[in-house]
Amino acid sequence: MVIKSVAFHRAAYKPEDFPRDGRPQFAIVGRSNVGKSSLINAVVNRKGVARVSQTPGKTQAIQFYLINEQWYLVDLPGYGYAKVSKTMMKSWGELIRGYLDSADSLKLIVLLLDARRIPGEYDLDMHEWTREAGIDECLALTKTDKLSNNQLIKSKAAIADAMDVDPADLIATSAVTRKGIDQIRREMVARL
Ligand SMILES: Nc1nc2c(ncn2[C@@H]2O[C@H](COP(=O)(O)OP(=O)(O)OP(=O)(O)O)[C@@H](O)[C@H]2O)c(=O)[nH]1
Ligand SMILES: [Mg+2]
Repeated sequence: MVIKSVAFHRAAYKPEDFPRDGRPQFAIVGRSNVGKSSLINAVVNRKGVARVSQTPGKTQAIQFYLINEQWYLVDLPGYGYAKVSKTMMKSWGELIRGYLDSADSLKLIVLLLDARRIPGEYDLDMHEWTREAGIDECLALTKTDKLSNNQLIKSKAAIADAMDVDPADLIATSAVTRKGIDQIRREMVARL
């Protein structure tokens, strides 16, 4: 896939803001700081398209990026940041579920999981909501450059167990070494 253009389209705070032009959408989701924005930048091969490491927990908006004027990459707000209030988590849940239920051309959710940690409650919720909404999902481990091969094998087994999937279904990625980025792109292109 050649990335010819990348344009920030809009931030959405409510379902009326979601694009409904029929272009395919691919969403990236995961806990706060897991590496969503970094992965988006790696996938589109641009630095600084999606803002990396803004104050965690601050953005409660869904960010839409239009790629090649043809499809959207969607940066969903992160979850699980300790300082976020119950009220904010509730509005986060409503926004995400509103998106899952009403996005007309959502082709794939890429759920990011930190390769170094056991998935938490919200990761499991997200996985469950995606399944309930009948949307294709792929699970990607982030920051694998921080692990040795041996550690990666172990953490794949533990994470797969927690998510109740096969370890072979986990795509090991790194925004630093670009490992796994082509595979994520292929998952998207296959659904265009
Ligand atoms: N070593 C390493 N660091 C990474 C990788 N991906 C992201 N990071 C770092 O992790 C931190 C968070 O990355 P972001 O891409 O901003 O994460 P995010 O999920 O978008 O965070 P929020 O938008 O706050 O939820 C930054 O300091 C990144 O540089 C990776 O593959 N390897
Ligand atoms: Mg981000």
